[in-house]
Amino acid sequence: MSNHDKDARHIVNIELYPIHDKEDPVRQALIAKCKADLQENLFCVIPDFIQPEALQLMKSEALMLRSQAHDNISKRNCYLQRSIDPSLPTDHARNHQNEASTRMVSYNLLPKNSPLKSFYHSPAVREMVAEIVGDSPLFDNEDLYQPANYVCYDNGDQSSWHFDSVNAFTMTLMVQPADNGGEFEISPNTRTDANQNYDHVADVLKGNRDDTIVSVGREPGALCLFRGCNSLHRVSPVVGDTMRIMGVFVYETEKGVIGDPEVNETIYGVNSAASI
Ligand SMILES: O=C(O)CCC(=O)C(=O)O
Ligand SMILES: [Fe+2]
Repeated sequence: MSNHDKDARHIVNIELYPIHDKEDPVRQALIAKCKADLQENLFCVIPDFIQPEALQLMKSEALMLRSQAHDNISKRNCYLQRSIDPSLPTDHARNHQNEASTRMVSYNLLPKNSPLKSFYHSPAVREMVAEIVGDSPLFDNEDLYQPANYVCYDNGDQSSWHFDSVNAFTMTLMVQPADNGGEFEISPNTRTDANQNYDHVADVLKGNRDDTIVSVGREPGALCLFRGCNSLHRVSPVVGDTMRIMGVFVYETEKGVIGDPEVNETIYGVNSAASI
């Protein structure tokens, strides 16, 4: 057993979710349920995945590191681009610019014994996620900044409607919800790889398709997996002084993947090309 797995036994709620034991029928049932949810709704949530003490440690860690976070503030369209395309009509989906502001605590800021790191590097967690999202093994991302982050939202912060950039799935862990606002909303299955569905996307952006939107409730300690590449989603503005704290993780389908330096510069304000 690796050290990270030993650590993960103090982090994951293994009484409810015995993820370290592949023969356990409770683990098998959990994976089957998550797979089915992900297929049908493009997201799944595992409530109470983290032990309360570990969650408390994560919260303290995020609060301690908050002052070193990079303020990632921009106007962008839902394809995460900051410029408009004058050749397209002003109400085209590509020309809707919306505010996004989040505070990014990057992986390099996490101490060696970070509970967020132990969770992310645990083979039991990674193997469970691999079984839920597909049939191939997953690997840790090897970027300096990207593998596991805290994303913090202060009063007024939000992440406007967007698709995640090319990835098979996104994984988040609710460390601390906001008192008000900070809702995670999805319009599932907004586009496919073959069809951008621009009119429908523009309708969601204009607030004309609220009937398609689901609000995904997440209590502290809930793990969420979603297909953010094909489903428009947003975090509504946080209201109040309780910081919304989210753990966000990146796994890869190949070994040795690092991030794009330009993306790192935008998200973390670092020039990672210079530090290689
Ligand atoms: O904070 C969340 O709930 C989701 C954030 C998000 O959009 C993402 O991580 O891609
Ligand atoms: Fe996203």
